[in-house]
Amino acid sequence: MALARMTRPLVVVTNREPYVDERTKTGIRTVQRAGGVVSALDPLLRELGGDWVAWGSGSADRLTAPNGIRPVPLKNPKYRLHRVYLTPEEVQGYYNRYANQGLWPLSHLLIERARFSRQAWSTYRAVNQKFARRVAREMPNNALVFSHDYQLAVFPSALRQLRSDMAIAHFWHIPWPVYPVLKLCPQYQELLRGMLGADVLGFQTLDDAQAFMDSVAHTFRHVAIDRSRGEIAWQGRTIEVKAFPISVDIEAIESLVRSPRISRWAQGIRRHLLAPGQRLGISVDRADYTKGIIPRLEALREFFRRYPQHLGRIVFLQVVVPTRSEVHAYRLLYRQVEEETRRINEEFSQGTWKPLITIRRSIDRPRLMGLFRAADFALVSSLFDGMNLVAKEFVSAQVDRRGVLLLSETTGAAQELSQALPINPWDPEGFAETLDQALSLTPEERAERLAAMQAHLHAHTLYDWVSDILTTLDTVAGSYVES
Ligand code: GDG
Repeated sequence: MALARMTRPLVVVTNREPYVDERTKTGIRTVQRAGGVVSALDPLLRELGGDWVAWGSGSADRLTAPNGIRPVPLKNPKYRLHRVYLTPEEVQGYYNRYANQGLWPLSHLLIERARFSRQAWSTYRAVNQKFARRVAREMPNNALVFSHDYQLAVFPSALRQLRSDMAIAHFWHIPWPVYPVLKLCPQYQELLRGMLGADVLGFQTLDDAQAFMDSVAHTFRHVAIDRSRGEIAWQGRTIEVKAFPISVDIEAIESLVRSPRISRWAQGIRRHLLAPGQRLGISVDRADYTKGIIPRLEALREFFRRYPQHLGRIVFLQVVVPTRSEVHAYRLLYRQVEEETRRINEEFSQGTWKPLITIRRSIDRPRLMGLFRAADFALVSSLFDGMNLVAKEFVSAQVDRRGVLLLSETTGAAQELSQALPINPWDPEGFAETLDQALSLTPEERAERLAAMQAHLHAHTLYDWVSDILTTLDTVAGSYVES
C-alpha cells in the first residue's frame, strides 16, 4: 500500500475512541468499538505507529491512561491513544445537543427535528478547540492529521490557528445539506470557516462534495472555486474537496463468514428460525430515525396485505441496536418501533409463525456477518444516509450468492451498488412491490447481481478509502511545505 511510503507522522482525531475501558465488578474490561472507521484505522496505526486523539468516555479510562495517554495495546504498545476528557456539561452541549440534535438531523434533511442554541454552539466550539489544543500540544512537527465528522466541524481551523505546520484532512461521514438547508443553521458560516481550515475535505459522494462547494460559493462570494477539479482557493491555500466513498474490507468479511465456526452458526440460524420453504429477511440498524425503521415496518405491513401469498413464508429478523439514548427523540423512536412491530405481529401471525423477530441489542461482529450470510434478503431503508456500510457488509458476506439487497436510493451506497433493487422509503406501496419482485428473482439473477456488486467492492475496499485520502493529503502537504 502506498501508505507504507508515508514519511510524516500520522494523527487520527475522532469523537469516539477506538478502545473504551470500563470498570467491572472484577476489574477493567476493554471494549473495542466495532465501526468502519476503527476497523480501518486501528490496523493502520498499529502498523505505522502514530497517535489517535478522542473523547475518553469510559468509566475506567482515566485509570488506564495516566497523563491522558493510553498505550494500544496495553502490552507491547504500537500507538498512543490520547484521551480528551469532557465534563457532563460539555458532553451535553457539544455531543447530545449541538452535534446530535442540531447538525445530525439538519444534514439528513430532517429540518423539523433540528434544534440549535447559542449556548450549545458555544460549548461545541469550545470542545472542538479543546481537541485542537490537545493535538497542538502533543503532536510532532509536520504531522498528517486525519479528523472526522460532524462532531468536529470547526476542529480544522482551530488547529490551523495553533499549528500551521500540520496538514489536515477532514472526512464528513454523513450527507452534506444543500445550501438552503444549511443556511437554517444559525452558525453555518462559522461551520464552513471551520471546515475550510483543512487541506483536504472528504465526502462520501460527488453530490455531497458539490453541495459543499455550492455552500461556500453562496456564502463567500469572492472565493475562487474550481468545481471540476474540486479545489477551493482559501486564505492563500488550495483546499481539495473530493468524494472518497467509504467501504468495507470484503476479504476479511469473506474469510470470516467462511470460517467453520461462522459457517456452522449461519446454518444453525436458518435451521432454528425457518421451517421448510420459508425465507429469511434481515435488517440491521442503530435505532436512529434516519434509518427509516418505521417506514420499513409500514412497507412490510403493506407487503403482507397486498401479497398474502407470502404469509407464513417469510421470517423477518430486525436487529435494532439502542443508540444515543440520552436524546429524547431516540428513546421515543425505540418505543414506536416496539409498538409497530407488536401490531404487525398481531395482525398477521398464524399458528406458530410470526412475521417479525426483533433483536434489541448489539451482536458481535462475526455473528452479525454470519446473519448476513444466512439471509435471503436484506432491507436497507434509510431516509438519508451518507453511505450505509450495512449494505456493503451484506453484499460482502453473501458468499453463497443467494440473497437480494433492497437498498434505499437516498443512501450513498446506492450510487455504487447499482445491482441492488432500489426502493424509496417514502413509498410503502412501491417498496412492497419491489419486495415481491425480489422474492421472484431466479437463483441465477440473484447470483449475477451479487457477483457484480462483490466485484465492485473488491475493487474499492476500505483500505483504498484510507489510502486515497492520506495520499491526497500527503501530496498536498508536500507541495505546501516546499512552496
Ligand atoms: C455513519 C453514517 C456511514 C450495527 N449494528 C451492529 C453493528 N453495526 C455496525 C454495522 C456497520 C455500522 O455499525 C453502521 O454503519 P452505517 O454506515 O450503516 O451507519 P452509521 O452508524 O449511521 O454511520 C453512514 C458511516 O458513518 C461510515 O462512514 O456509512 O452513512 O451515518 O458497520 O455492521 N456492529 C456490531 N453489532 C451490531 O449489533 N458488531
